[in-house]
This record gives sequence, C-alpha cells and structure tokens, in this order.
Amino acid sequence: MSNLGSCNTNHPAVVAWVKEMAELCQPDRVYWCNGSEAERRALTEQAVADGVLLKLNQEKLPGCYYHRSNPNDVARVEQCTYICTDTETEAGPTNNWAPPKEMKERLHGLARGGMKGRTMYVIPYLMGPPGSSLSKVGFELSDSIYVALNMRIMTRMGDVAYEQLGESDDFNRGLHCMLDVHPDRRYICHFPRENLIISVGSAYGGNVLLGKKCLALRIGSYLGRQEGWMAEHMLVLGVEAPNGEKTYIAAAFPSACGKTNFAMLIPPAHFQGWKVWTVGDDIAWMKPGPDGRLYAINPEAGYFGVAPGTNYQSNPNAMKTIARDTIYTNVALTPDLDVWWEGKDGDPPPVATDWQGRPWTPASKEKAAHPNSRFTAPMANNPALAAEVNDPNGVPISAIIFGGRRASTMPLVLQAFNWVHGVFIGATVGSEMTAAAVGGMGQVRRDPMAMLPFCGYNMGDYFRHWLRMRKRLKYPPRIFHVNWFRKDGEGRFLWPGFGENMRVLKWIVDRCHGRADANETPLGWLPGPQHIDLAGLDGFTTEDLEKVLDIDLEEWRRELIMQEELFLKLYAHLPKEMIFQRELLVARL
Ligand code: GTP
Ligand code: SPV
Ligand code: MN
Repeated sequence: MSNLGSCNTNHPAVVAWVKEMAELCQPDRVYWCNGSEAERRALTEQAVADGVLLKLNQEKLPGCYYHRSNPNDVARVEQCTYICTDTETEAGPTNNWAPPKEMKERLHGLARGGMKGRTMYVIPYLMGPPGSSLSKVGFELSDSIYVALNMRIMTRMGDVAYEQLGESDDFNRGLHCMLDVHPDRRYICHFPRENLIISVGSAYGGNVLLGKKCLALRIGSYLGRQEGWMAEHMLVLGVEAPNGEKTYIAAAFPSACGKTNFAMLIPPAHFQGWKVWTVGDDIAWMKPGPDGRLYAINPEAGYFGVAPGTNYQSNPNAMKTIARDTIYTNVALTPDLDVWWEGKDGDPPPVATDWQGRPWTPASKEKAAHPNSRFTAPMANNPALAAEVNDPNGVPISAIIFGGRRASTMPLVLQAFNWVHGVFIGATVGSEMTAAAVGGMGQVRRDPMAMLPFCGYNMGDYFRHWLRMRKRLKYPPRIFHVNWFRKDGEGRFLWPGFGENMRVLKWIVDRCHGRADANETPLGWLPGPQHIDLAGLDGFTTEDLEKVLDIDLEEWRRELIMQEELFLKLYAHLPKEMIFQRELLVARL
C-alpha cells in the first residue's frame, strides 16, 4: 500500500479514491495541497529547484515565474480528446468517443506505475464562489508541480473546497499523469456519468488544468443539461453607465478570438463615465434565477490568457494584471530575465531566448514567443475586477453575444430577431482556427456557440437544451453576433477593435434597454452607420463603418453551404427549429 503522506482530510470517498489512484500510479510521495500562501511559496521554490520554473526579474515582475513546455505540447489537442459516454450517439458526431470501460482500461494501463520516482499532488479545488448553488468541487491528482501552481491561481484551492463539499460525495475526480509527454500517449478523456476525468501525456493548460475546459465545460455542459443550467465558453462583463446603471453581458467567442480582451475593455475617452468590469474571461455557468432572469457566475479565479498581442495599447488591464504573481508559459525571455512576445509594447529586444530556449534576434525567421504562449494570473490583480465576482448568486445577464474571427461575410454586429433565431445564430458560428488548438490554423470552421471543442455531449441535443432554456426564463437575454476581424483586400483589419469595441457594446447595451435604433435586414437587426457612435475615432469614417456592416449576398450563398455541412453532420439530433430558421434565412436572403 502506498504511503498517503500527511493526508489533510478524513472524507472517506476522497481518501479512498486517492488511495486507489496512488496504488495505481505508485508515486514516491503523495502531497496534499492546502492552498495556503506558505505552501505556494514552498512549491514555487521546489519548482525552481527542479528546473520547472525560472525566477523572473523580481524588480520588474514581482512574484513572476517562467516556464517552457515540451515543444510537442503547446496547445489543446482535439484529436486526443474523448467523451466516454455509454453510447457513441450520446457523445455525438462532433466528439471523439470511446467506450468507457475500454478507455479506462487503456488509461489505467498507461498510468500504472506512471508516477514512480515522482510526487502526486492532491489538489482540492472549488469552481465558483464559495456557497454558490452553482459551484462545484473537484480533486485533481497530478504529478506536475506546474499544474499544482497553476491550479492555485486558476481555482479556489484548498480548505475552501472541503468546506463546500462537507460530507457530500458529489465531487469531480481528475487524474493527470504527465508520463513521457509524448503525443502518441496523449489522451484527455471525460467520463461524464462518473464525473471523472483522466488526462495523460500532456502538461499544457487546457489539457491538464482539469477544472477549466474538462470540468467547467465538458463535464459541466453534460451536467448542465441534466440539471437545467448552462456551462458556456463565455466571458462575463458588467457595463456601468455614468448614472450607475449596470448591464451584464456574456459573450462566446472561439479560442483566441478576443474574450479576455473584451472582458477587460477600457472605454475610449469619448465614453466619459462609462466603465466595464470583468466578471470572467473564459467560462460562464448560468442558471435561471427566481426572478426569471438568467444568472451567471465565473467558476474560475484566474486568467489563462493569450500573451501575443497583449500590450498597454490593446489591453492595459491585462498588462497590469500580469505585472506580478504570474506564471508565463512559452513566451520569450530577455537577458535581464524579463518576458517578451510578438505584439508587446516597444521595440523587440535586440537579443532574447525564444520559447524553445534558442537564441533569438529580431532578424530571426521564427517567432520568439509561441503564438499560443500564455500567462496564468490571479483575477484579484485585475484593476477592473467586478465586485460581484464572489457573489454566490451571480449576475443577471441582459445580452448574450456570439462572435467569430471572420475576414469577410459577418458584419460588425447584428441582433437576433428572437431567442430561437439567436440560438440558430450561435449554432452556425464560423471562425478561423487559431493556435489555441493543434492543426488547421486560419481555416474557417463551424464552432457552434464557441463550444465545438468543449461540448460534453451530442451537439444537436445541446442546441435543444438552449431552446429549452427559453421556457425557463421570463426575461431571456437578447442575443447578438459580432465580428471584430473583418479585413480589407490588403489583409488589414477594417475595424480598430479592442477598446473601440465599446462603440458596439454601447449599441448592444442600449438595445437591451430599448433605447437604440436598428434596421431590419435578412440577417437580423443591424445598426445603420448613424446608430454607432464614432465620435473621437480619428481616421475612421462613416463609409468605413458601412464596409464593416456590409452584407454581401455572394458571400452569404457560400456561408449557407458551409452552415449546411454542420447541420448534415448533426442531422440525427438537430432540432427542427434549426432547420426552420435556416429555411427562413434562405427565404429572406
Ligand atoms: P482563449 O483564452 O483561447 O479562450 O481566448 P480569448 O477568446 O480570451 O482570446 P484573447 O482575448 O486572448 O485574444 C486572442 C487574440 O486576439 C490576441 O492576440 C488579441 O490581441 C486578439 N484580439 C482580441 N480582441 C481583438 C480585437 O478586437 N481586434 C483584433 N484585431 N484582435 C483582437
Ligand atoms: C482555449 O483554448 O479556449 C483556452 C485555453 O481558453 S485552454 O485552457 O488551454 O483551453
Ligand atoms: Mn477558452
């Protein structure tokens, strides 16, 4: 029998499971995390001693550390991600499926003895504010000290999880073994019926910080459908008007398509007295409240954000957030132990070490930072953190925004005619693939509700769940679609984006409160150029705005065919409403 170390709980189911997994993986030591500050310091020192973390320049970046991953392990791997439901239909045609028993045997085979010579970290964590009926407890057992330290930032870790759990046996079991970090032995597997996750062969964020995509989205969406709530790949923000009015908005954009940036938006000078507060930047758990509105919490406690493109111009709040207590992964390192990435402020450093540890200069052909290099930072550092982030009731959502990265076709903004039309718009979201997942960069693919890689069951049933939620809401959020990424013939972005997105956000807020005009178009309600406030936006004319709002019928014919491909794939479970909406759109166009 393995030595369980200084176990800090007598919760029978937790102890039994840790014992079982320790016997399987045979670590030399089992370490029970308590989430304390002293522990964080000790683990950080250990990680530095082990060479897992490098201490950055503490004068420039207090409390910050640097990590380089295995170059073969830099993003999510959708081809290695499985939903292990009893039947293949339950997982649906957009997920990889394997029979639970078979897959578990294979994974146990890989994990057997897999932690020999290593430490198993027992990580108790809470997703969501303490005391919230939406919050969930998980235990991740990992042989990666990097995972333990990242989970300490991304979740509420330690005693708070035991407090929420009490005597209940309702917790997520997560096992993570790095093994030899080889793509051939990489599996990220979900067993929704057992509330179990097993991840092997990777050490990259989305594959191994099991509270995030695995629990909060894949298992979460599965549970949400059963229990009548929603787990979504959405940021949540609060817009405060000069008179104090607060409007809460959730927005689903695919990976690396602007959620963190939008959640931290700073309004341009022209919008004096307006303020945007961040509730969450990646995941929302939402359920109907007693007043018939949809309430959202952010289950996370930190941001695992994209570094490239982040600077004091594009996202000052993020720059302030990551100025301390941050773990940087796969960015470039300067000789004075500062970090750098493409699109950071100022000139590139004359010399640096790239994300793979090789010498780099501005003349180098390859990028210094990996395009999916990331920072892990506590949300408490965010100057725009919403006070409501710890409210167990969450915030009432007035609008849901879908978005994608589209060089053409999709206008800057539109509003759905109603909930069902909005679900159709979400279901048909298309977006260019980014570096957040391995493969396919730049290709447009359907990414319904930005959940294609994260829906833990049949996507057709997921659309049905969305339709059904309408019946449980007296005041359903209004639904919108945005596209910040439209380009001109020369490949330049037509819309300035970032803080200037406030101009679109303001229109959305005003629509929610019934005080903004719009024109009826085949796609939905669109603002006319006169409805978007362009004051103070130098060099951007009404004609430019017309270009980003334009609907090109030729492009829309192609779009309809691409939408059809997804619907054909899902035909067996596709709700009829989606087909009707498609017919209506075709007729209007
Ligand atoms: P995940 O963490 O992968 O879910 O991504 P995210 O949706 O939070 O994306 P994020 O905000 O990190 O943005 C990804 C990239 O898009 C960054 O390089 C940003 O600089 C860029 N970006 C964000 N907003 C805008 C925008 O309004 N316009 C343009 N042109 N680029 C943007
Ligand atoms: C995403 O890919 O959508 C992310 C990063 O937010 S990860 O947590 O790695 O999935
Ligand atoms: Mn994400």
